[in-house]
Amino acid sequence: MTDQIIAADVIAAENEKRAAALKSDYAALGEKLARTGIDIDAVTSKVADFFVAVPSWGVGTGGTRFARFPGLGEPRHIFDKLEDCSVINELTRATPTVSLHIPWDKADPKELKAKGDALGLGFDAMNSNTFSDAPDQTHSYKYGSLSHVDAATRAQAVEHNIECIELGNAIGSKALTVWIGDGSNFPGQSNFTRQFERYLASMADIYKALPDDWRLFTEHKMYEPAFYSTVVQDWGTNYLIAQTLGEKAFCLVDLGHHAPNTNIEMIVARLIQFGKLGGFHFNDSKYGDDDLDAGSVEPYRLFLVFNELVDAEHRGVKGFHPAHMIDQSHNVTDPIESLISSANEIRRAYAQALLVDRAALEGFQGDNDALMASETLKRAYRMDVEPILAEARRRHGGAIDPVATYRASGYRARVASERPTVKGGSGGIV
Ligand code: LRH
Ligand code: MN
Ligand code: MN
Repeated sequence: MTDQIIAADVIAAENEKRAAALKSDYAALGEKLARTGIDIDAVTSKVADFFVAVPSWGVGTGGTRFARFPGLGEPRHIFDKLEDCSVINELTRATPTVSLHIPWDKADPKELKAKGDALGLGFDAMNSNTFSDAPDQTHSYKYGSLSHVDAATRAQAVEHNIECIELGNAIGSKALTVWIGDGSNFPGQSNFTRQFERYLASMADIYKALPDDWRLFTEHKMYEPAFYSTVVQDWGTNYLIAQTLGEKAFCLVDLGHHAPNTNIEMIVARLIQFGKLGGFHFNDSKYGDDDLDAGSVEPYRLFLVFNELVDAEHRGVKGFHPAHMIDQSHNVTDPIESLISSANEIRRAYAQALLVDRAALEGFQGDNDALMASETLKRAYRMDVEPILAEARRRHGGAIDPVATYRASGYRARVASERPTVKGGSGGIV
C-alpha cells in the first residue's frame, strides 16, 4: 500500500460526475476508430503504459532572469517536492518517476528511497548542476566547469557528477543527465577546439564511473548562459560526444534548446537512425528556451516528434527505449496544474501518433503524393483522443478530469497553510 495524498474518495466522487459522459464519448470514439480498423482498447492500453518523469525542480514556481513570483505552498525541500510529484501521478497515473537535480535535491539516500517507496514513486535520470556555484564549493564555475581551463575546477565538476551517480545508484536511478552552461561570451575568449577536448576528457572520466546498466545523457542547448558560443550547442556536437564516449552514452533532446524553426522531429529521426537518441526534456517555446508547458504553443510539433517515435516503434528499432522527462518552468500557473496538463499533452501526442495509418502513409510517400501523406498525419492529429486519455487514467485509479479534481481536493490551500510563504526575489535560471 502506498500513501495516497489525494483521497481516493475525492477522485471517486469527481469521476462519478463525469463517468456517464466519458462512457458515451469513449463508445463513440471507439466506433469511429473501428471503422478504420483501430481497436480503441489497444490504443488505451498503450497510452496507459506510457509514462513521463516529472522534474523535481518543476514543482516550485520558476522565475526569469528578472524576478521570481512564488506561489502559495511552495515546496520547502525535496520531500515536499516528492509529495507534489505524487499528487500529479495520483491524478494522471502518467508520472510514476521523478528526476532529481543535485545539489538542489541532495538528501540521505535511504530517506529519499523510503519516501519514494511510500508514495509509490521511482527515480528517473539524475541531473548534475555545474552551471551554478553551490555555497560550499572550492572552485567557481563562472568561467566553465567540465571544460574549464583549470584542471582542479574540472576535477571538482567531474567529482560532482560521480557523486550524482552514486546517489542515484542508491535510490534506483539508471541514468545521469549532464547539461553544462560552459561556453564563452566574446569571440576569442575561448579556443573552441581545446575547450571541447577538455570537455570530452572530463566526460570520459564521468563515463568510467557509470555502472554497467546505466546510461549517460548529454543535453545540448544552443545558447544561454553563454551568449557567444556554447560547448555543447547542437545535436551534431551532442552526437559526437555520444559517439566518442561509448555505447552507454546517448543524446538528450530538450525541445526548447534549438534555434526557432529548427526541424526537431528530423533531429529525432536522425538520432534514432544512428542509435543515439537517449530521451527528451519536454516543454514548449516560442522564442528560445522558454520552458513553457508541453504542447501549449506548438502541439503539432509535439505530435510530429511522437510520430517519429511511433514510427521507430513500428519499425521495431532494436534497443529503442528513450527516456521521457518534462523540463519546464512555471511562472504564472500552479506548477502542479501545469505538470498535470503537460503529462496529458504528451500522452495526447503519443495517442494521436498511434492513430497514424502507417501503411497508407508509406504508400503515399512511395507515390510522391505529398498532399495525401500530409493529410494522413493530419487525420490522426485532428482526432480528439481525450476519451482515450481519460479512460486510461480512470482505469488506473486516476482522475477523468485531473485539474478539476486537483482543485476540488483543496491540496494547494492545505499545503499553503503548512508551508511558510516564500517572498519574491530576483531571478534564477529555472
Ligand atoms: C537547461 C536545462 C537543463 C537543466 C535544467 C534545470 O536549460 O533545461 O535541463 O538541467 O534546465
Ligand atoms: Mn532540459
Ligand atoms: Mn532548458
